[in-house]
Amino acid sequence: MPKDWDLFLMPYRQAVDELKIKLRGMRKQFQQENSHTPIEFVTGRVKPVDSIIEKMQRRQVTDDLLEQDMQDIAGLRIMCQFVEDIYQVVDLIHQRADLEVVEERDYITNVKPSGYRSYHIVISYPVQMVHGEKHILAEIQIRTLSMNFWATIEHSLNYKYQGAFPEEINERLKRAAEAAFMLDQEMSAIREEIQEAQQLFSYGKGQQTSDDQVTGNQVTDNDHEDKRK
Ligand code: 0O2
Ligand code: 0O2
Repeated sequence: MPKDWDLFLMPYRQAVDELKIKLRGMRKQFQQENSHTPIEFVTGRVKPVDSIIEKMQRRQVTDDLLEQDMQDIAGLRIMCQFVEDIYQVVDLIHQRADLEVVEERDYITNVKPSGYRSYHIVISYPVQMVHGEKHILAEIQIRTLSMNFWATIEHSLNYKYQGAFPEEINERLKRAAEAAFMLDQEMSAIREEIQEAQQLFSYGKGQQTSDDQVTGNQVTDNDHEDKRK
């Protein structure tokens, strides 16, 4: 009998929606406290059915083992400004009572041969369904903006070449990965300076908002609205 994918994916959709709200809530809390937020923005997706089927075939995952063997059907991504923020986010995730960390892969210390860097955490997350609680696995990828830039571009090239990159592109991608990491290291070296400036900037914005509330002016910040909710 063909699988009812809509039904199967329902708890995964709910988990992604809930986790996006919770992780974005962490960012909001830091902002409210006027302290540096280690979370720049959060995205999430449920793996498309054709990608699930393709990965099942490639990994020889059977239907009955799908839930436990495919850890990224529900995927969340947290983007950070600094490498140090990644490890702070990892600690924050460990401290949460509403999820359980079941596996971790530090591809920052252990860079993948492709040049890929990110910190992956696999969690078990309880979803409240009408017929009771269901624990699902979800993968949280934590990376800097610079790592994300590289991974996004490499991912689209991978799609084009199906992983079989021409040698020149392969070399350039590896060099680009190192250049992206060098950018992270340079930014880390002046992190305190940057954070101080950002604090002043957000304090200034706060002042403006309250003044404008008094005068009834509306402050819009559309550029920062979308992914940083
Ligand atoms: P593509 O081509 O697959 O990259 P909203 O909650 O309304 O702000 P929405 O529409 O739910 O936004 O999407 P969100 O949260 O911005 O994130 C969707 C995008 O994030 C997807 O892009 C994914 O690429 C990416 N993404 C987020 N987390 C993961 C993850 O863990 N793994 C992977 N592979 N991708 C992730 P699109 O738009 O589907 O396009
Ligand atoms: P999507 O949704 O297209 O991003 P495997 O999937 O076999 O590579 P595994 O053990 O399932 O590996 O998990 P791993 O390697 O911890 O994480 C897999 C996910 O990490 C991938 O999802 C990518 O999102 C990301 N990733 C890992 N290596 C690379 C890489 O070299 N380049 C880029 N751009 N992303 C990488 P999927 O399965 O590709 O799905």
